[in-house]
Amino acid sequence: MDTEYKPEEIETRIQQFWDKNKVFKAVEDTEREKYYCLSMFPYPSGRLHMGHVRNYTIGDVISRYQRMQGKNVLQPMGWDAFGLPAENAAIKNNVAPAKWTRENIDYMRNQLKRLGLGYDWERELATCDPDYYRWEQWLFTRLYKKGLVYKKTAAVNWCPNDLTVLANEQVIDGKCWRCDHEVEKKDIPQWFMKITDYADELLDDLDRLEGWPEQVRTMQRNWIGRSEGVEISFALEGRDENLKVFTTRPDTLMGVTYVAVAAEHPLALEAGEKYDNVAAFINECAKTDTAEASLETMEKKGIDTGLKAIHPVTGDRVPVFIANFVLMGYGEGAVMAVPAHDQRDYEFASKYGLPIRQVIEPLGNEECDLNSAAFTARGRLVHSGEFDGLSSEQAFEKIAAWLEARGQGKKRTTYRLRDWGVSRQRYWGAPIPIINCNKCGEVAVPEEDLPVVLPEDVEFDGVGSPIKKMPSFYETTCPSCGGKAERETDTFDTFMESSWYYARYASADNDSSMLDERADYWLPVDQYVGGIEHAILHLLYARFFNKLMRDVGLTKTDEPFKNLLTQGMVLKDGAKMSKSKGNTVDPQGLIEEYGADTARLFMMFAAPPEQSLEWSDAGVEGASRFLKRLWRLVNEHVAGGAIAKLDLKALNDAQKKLRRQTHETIAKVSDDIGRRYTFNTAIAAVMELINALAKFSDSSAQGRAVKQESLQAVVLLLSPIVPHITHELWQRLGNDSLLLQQPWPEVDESALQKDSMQIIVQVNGKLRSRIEVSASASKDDIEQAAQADENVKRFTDGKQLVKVIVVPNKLVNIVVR
Ligand code: OVB
Ligand code: ZN
Repeated sequence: MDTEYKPEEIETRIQQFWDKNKVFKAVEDTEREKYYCLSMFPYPSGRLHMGHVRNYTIGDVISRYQRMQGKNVLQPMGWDAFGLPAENAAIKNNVAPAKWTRENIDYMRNQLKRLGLGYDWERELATCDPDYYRWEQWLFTRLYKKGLVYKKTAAVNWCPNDLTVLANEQVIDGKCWRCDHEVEKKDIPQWFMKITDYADELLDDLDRLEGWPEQVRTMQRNWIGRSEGVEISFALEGRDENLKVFTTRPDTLMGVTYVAVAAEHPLALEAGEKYDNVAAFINECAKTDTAEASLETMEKKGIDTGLKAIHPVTGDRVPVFIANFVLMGYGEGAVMAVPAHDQRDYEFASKYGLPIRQVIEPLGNEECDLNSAAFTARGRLVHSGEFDGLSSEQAFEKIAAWLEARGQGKKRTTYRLRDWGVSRQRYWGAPIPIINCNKCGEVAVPEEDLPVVLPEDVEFDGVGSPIKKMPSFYETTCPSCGGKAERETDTFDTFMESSWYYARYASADNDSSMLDERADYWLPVDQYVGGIEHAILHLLYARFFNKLMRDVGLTKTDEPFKNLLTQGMVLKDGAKMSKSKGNTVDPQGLIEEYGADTARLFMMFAAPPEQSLEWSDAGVEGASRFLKRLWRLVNEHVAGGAIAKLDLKALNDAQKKLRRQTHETIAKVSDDIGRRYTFNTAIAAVMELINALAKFSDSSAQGRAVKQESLQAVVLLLSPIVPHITHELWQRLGNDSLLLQQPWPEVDESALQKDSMQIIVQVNGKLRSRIEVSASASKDDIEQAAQADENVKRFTDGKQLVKVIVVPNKLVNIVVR
């Protein structure tokens, strides 16, 4: 037998065996408990990177562990194949996006196989295949009929030089990435999905997702941003109509010193028609990016409209400003400004010399210095007339009721969440299945005409989408009136495809419906594994889609992912790996030099999965050395010949001790892998056991039998992490069975029992010695042994014994005088 460890040879041989025998094929079996483990599918960007290797190893370890627990495991893999990178590569390398994508898929599939990942390849899917995206087009037309999708105009980035729409990542410092021309905003009709209809359910169900990290649930809660507030009407001086504002802090009403409206607010536009400087300000606002993230930090700017609003309680006249930090999409596009108790209002008021009036004082000793910042905490009302002395919470209700009684306000719930804009003016995506007819307007493509197939054989020059210039694609007839009509040439946001792929794996080969009863068997996903960068959008959209599919009768579950594991980044020299920084390590080289098992072991040993993982050449070397050591240890043991039957009654102390460590290790590793997901500490425990095994030189029949049991356990415990070397060693240990069919090892409780125990001995309460006594020792035995101990005697000799206190299994305290 070959005694040299040759990972490449062993690994490729076993991988071929797995492939040929379809050992990871998942078959529905209602008699067995299922386990669906899913890792986020990759963009076929060219080749795997370290983030992929980490993600897919974690998923594979969990899958293999659950399989050994007897579960019926499904672990599928596929390709998130649409998107901008394929278009960019098409321009750069003059190759059609479809061809580029499919070649990448072929290369990356081989890489995944070379890593020994146990996927059911029969369920593989690529989202750019019409057989996949047809169902998303189908669902979209169903939702259109249910009123859950609609069209409205919305702004896009527009390059007036290239006459093309730009994605956000194609706008660099406000300029076009291709021609450097200033980018403008342009309003065009786009499709939206009514995710806001599900806002409450998406929020409330987060409470039930106990298998999700609290951090991710918090991020989703904040993103949905449900807030209770009051809509308040301010009368406008000299006009009939009212100005409506929304506030979550009606308790601060008496501190209002001005009102601010968004640049797109009708009052702003009206003022813009009157005054040139107002018009110029509105134009400037239209150009600047008002992404939510920048609102906190951007410079607060505004201009007076000349209008006055009347305070609903005091009747005071306050100015109406246009402000760049007020968004049309939030509430009414108008806010009441309370500079003393809102930081944005404070900065704005300071800049424009508007009054800052305190109406809330701290309840405790929170810092409140209105000379330097707003006081934004809740507290007690002051300078608020009849509301003085109320707490913020009481004032919320009182003031809301006061306004409501006078028809000047209404309690309302608002959300930060907006409807999902799914239109992209891009080529490489799923065509939106709508036909625009001059007579009938927008008409959904009928079910029998789906899919609307994206032409793949196109000339791609990067300026605009080729299908927008392709009459053979867009010229069609109206399904409703039969007249001439045009197809929608926009495509879907690629988050559409990744919102339901987890479900499609269950019914991947069904060509007559989106999902079937197999989805009821497999869903929900028991364990979802992926990067934290998807904590908000992808996971929210997937949860939304799951509810949409449930509500059209396709699925039964309320939530798609029962447990979520968010993995940390792979870093090098403390920084994120990136091609532009040039600090990348290519996994392909790692696999070729050391093999898949070393790569997997390194990934799992270097850090717990949720933390970032620092790349380390020394760490890889260490992982490789460890596997060689394991290899040697087993081969040397096997060379010793036949193994006798273990006779538990015949074991000596050293043999019992090794057996105890073996079973303690099984217990620890089971908990670390099965419950805590701390694979690194599991590996460390096995390493310690291996150290003990290396020192254990007992070659007697029972010595070898104990060692055999221990080595078998080591191989089983490591098998989810390093499945190739363990497969080979399992056979070399004399097993005819396939390692993959083995159950997870069980702890023999009797092996854990200790024959002796350690007792602490104190003299007058001070620790003086530790003694080893038999586990069956009586109180008297222990007392005597303690008194006879040499270290103890040094403190008791010549003294008078007062009493001896024995705490069973723990300590003896000898009191002397
Ligand atoms: C990798 C995860 C990702 C996801 C598929 C990445 C974790 C963060 C990145 C990068 C480049 C490197 C070296 C290391 O979160 N198709 C979508 C997607 O994300 C998923 C769907 C469901 C929306 C790195 C890293 C370089 C999964 F390239 F040369 F620079 N991370 N850690 N390290 N696809 O292909 O080298 O991006 O869970 O696996 O990722 S994906
Ligand atoms: Zn028509």
